[in-house]
Amino acid sequence: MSSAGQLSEARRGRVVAALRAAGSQGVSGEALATELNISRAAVGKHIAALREAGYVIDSTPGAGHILQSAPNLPLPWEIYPQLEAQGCILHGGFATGSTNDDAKALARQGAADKTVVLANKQMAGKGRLGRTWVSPEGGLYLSLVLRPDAFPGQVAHLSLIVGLGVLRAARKLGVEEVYLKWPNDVFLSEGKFCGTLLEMSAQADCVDFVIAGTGINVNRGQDALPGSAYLSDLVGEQSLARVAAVLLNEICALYDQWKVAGYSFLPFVAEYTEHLSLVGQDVCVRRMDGSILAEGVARGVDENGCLLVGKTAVIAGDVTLRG
Ligand code: BT5
Repeated sequence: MSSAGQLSEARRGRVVAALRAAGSQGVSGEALATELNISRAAVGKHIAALREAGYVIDSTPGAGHILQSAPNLPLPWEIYPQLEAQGCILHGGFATGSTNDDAKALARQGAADKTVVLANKQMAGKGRLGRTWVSPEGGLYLSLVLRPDAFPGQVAHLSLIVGLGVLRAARKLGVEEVYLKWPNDVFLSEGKFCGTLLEMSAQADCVDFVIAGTGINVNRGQDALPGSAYLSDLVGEQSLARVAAVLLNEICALYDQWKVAGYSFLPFVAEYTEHLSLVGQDVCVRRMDGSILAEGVARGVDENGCLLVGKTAVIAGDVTLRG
């Protein structure tokens, strides 16, 4: 997005903040124009765009604009004011096919590192290996365009780093029991609540871009997937914009740390292993074609992000309990 686009979204965020602050008293178009240093016509355009996005705003000549309700959507202008992470450029916030596909299209047009696409619903959400990610309303679907100066072999760390970011974010939002399932899932006690799909465009020895897409079950709605876990079951209904901001703050902090560490997973080994499910248990790791790659006791991860199973360091595969 252009810097003019970002400025406009920042202003839209300030219009929303002013409407919220005014409450049932309302705020006049003139006062908004003065506060934001924009024309009355520009205020009118922001109000129209907000209505289009699902905000209910009453406007009367006497009281001005009164915000009656706001939609629960991960909208850029709701997220920016809560973002501590530097350099994120946010897009979307509504329903889409797949945020990974949208992010890939932006990356191909040259989108910068930490460009983010958000959605509250996906019509064609993707899991790994052609599987489906069930993506009804109430979830948070988010994809980052990343341009690390890493070797292609180091990119797999990002699955683990995003998982760790989701774990930290869930804890910040009040969830106590969160587990990592190597390489790309995050579980609550009730079941899977997050999965991450990495897609990469690379040459033999250099990465062009990585799309790190993650789906989180936030608010349980009527189309919830049976057997999976939802944040709202443990900590109540959540604002998708707040969850997105907390998540981006955590993921970007870890991503920046990974860069500073020269793209080594070493700084994260202890924390990742601490929260890894199946440690100490007898597991079986299978290749994509179902054949067995390693069997034995899961011991943790190493500085390359590999899962240690018996004496084998496994770089990729599906892990299940043995027996
Ligand atoms: C994953 O695949 O877990 C990666 C999911 C990545 C989704 C994000 S959403 C934003 C971005 N845009 C996309 O289009 N995708 C990414 P995998 O390990 O293959 O797990 C898929 C399996 O998880 C399915 O076969 C189901 O068994 C299960 N599953 C599907 N939807 C789920 C959900 N909402 N909650 C819990 N489990 C689910």
